Amino acid sequence: MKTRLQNIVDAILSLRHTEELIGIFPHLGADGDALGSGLSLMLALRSLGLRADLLLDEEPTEQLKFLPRLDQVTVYTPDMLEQYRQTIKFAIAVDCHQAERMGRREELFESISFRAIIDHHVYEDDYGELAVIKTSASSTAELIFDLIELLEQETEQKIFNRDIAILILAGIITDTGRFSFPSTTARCFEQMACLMAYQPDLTAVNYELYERVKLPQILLRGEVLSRIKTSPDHKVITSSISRALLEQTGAEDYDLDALPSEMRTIEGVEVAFLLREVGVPDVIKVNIRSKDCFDAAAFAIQYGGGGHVRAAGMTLEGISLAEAEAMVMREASAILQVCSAPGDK
Ligand SMILES: [Mn+2]
Repeated sequence: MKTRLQNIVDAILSLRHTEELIGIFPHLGADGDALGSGLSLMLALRSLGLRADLLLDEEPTEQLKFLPRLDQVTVYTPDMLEQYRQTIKFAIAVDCHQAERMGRREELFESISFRAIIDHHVYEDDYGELAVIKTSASSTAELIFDLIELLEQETEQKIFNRDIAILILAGIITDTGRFSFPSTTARCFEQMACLMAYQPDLTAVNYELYERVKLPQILLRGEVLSRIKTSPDHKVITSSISRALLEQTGAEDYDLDALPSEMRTIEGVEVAFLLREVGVPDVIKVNIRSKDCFDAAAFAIQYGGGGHVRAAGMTLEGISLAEAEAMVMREASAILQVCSAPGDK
């Protein structure tokens, strides 16, 4: 019996020697895997003489600007709907299996009847014989590697090259967290070994994906980390940043976003709070990150906020930065006292 990947290969090759267009649709807000997968697939198809376009909802993020051949992507706008509806013969969803994840391109994708899916996210429905959804795969890029390998076998043409190698390994590195997440598979290491033959600059890829930082971000981080306060048992940790200080560093509000998670990584810390002035007097935004013992969402809900058990947020009004910081320290410490009382674990 044919594999589903083989079905997709057959569908692709049925369009060879025609002028039909293949549309490639990664999910909204394409990350390293979605973009790396989509773009490597597009380059592979074009190298076989097929017509293929990669359609995105938005420009690639700053972090991904280093990827090769980004000038080849199409940022979709609704005025392209009619033109693409008429020209795309075959649509392939990559790193997603639902049209709702495609933003403005949803209508276009749904309007094309000949469709395939290549994805690794958890799914519920059966999407048919042209859907390869492998939840055990490290990344969609891992599946695109297998697809390209199969295309090479079928056509007896060389497809892999340095650009494709960089795009695929960027996808694998992103979705395995540099080979540290449980999603890391033996297969992706085998693929990495093959891709290294094209001499990708791994140091540069890692720098771009994980290390590149701007001076204001480092200055801001220094300010936040140097202002850390802890409860006597070190389980609650807080820091705060005034508007004036934020502006002094030259950083932007969103540069604070990763810092509460970093504060939480400290050994022994159960919950981390980062408080900031939003620029309106006595309005304080609070980000909460917690470990096993502390329900961040339940805490935030008490103050009109919300979120997830381990990551939540809230906005306090009519309170100064210092007062708010003292308040969350006091209240969270009280909750953890109860949580870790004798008799509990
Ligand atoms: Mn992915």
